[in-house]
Amino acid sequence: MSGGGGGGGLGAGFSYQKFVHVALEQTRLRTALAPHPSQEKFKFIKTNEDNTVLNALSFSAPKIRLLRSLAIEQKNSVQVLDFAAFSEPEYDLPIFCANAFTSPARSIVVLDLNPLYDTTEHEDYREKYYRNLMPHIHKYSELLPWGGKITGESLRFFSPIVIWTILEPTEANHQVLYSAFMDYYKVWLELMDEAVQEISVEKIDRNREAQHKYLTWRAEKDPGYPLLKKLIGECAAKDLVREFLFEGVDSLGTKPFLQYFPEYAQKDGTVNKKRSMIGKSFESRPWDAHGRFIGDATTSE
Ligand code: BLA
Repeated sequence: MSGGGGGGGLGAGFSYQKFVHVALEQTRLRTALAPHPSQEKFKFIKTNEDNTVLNALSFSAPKIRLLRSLAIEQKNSVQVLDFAAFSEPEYDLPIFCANAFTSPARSIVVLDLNPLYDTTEHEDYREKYYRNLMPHIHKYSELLPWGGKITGESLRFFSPIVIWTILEPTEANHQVLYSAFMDYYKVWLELMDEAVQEISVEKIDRNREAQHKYLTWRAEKDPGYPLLKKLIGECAAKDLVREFLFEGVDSLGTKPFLQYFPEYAQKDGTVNKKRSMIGKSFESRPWDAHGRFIGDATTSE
């Protein structure tokens, strides 16, 4: 656990700021970042607790509708990273998604190029983006192993190369996570560089709606919400979610949550507050080496 020589705990130097800093540096090597309008309102957001600092940054660039990062640092305690990049709807690029919640007990991590289209249903999309990326997941499967059963609904937003893991918060694990983060982010930047603008209006509309569906899901059901509410209060947390983290949820489309996810409808027409209707499943990685979905076939209850 805590180990000697500098300690494995959450002391100084254990921070996600470096991830953000280097990712932005890498981005600037390839494109010109401009501040996103949402930055102004959220850059100096304050918390209710004086040992806690929030750091919110957002940008746009040609091809990139929104690149935003939220880091939360609680002295010697919780460290959070939520870093994401969304392309303009003229591109069908995956959504870069890096989420890490680190407490003194463990780090809960999701790192992925979230598909714009469910890769089980849309084989063409899977072939286009993930076929060549499968080696990336094999590289990390030992050091960042599958984190065990997960909210069933999340799977459709994950790609076959998703890193879903729960780690001890040691310095060594932090380093591995840093490598994986940079690796995945550079892949995303590469895809962004190569992306060719779609000209068909139908396809652009379809991309926009797919991104809106993703934003609608996360704005409603993100597991980070209770902590944000505790840190900045309900009102500010709601604003942060809809106008910063998942900005676009109120402008890229008009469909409400229940139209995309009718299984959450209650008799009185409101959205069921439960995060999951299916519950947790998938004890082990539910994709094969080619990225094909195999579900729970390999596991026994
Ligand atoms: C837990 N966060 C989780 C879990 C997942 C994610 C899969 C495990 C619990 C579960 O199975 O649902 C993350 N889930 C995701 C992501 C997607 C998804 C990224 O569907 C994308 C589609 N986590 C954060 C932030 C905070 C945070 C910003 O990313 C806090 C501000 C906290 N995540 C957090 C906490 C838990 C958690 C506290 C454990 C408690 C819980 O399971 O609710």
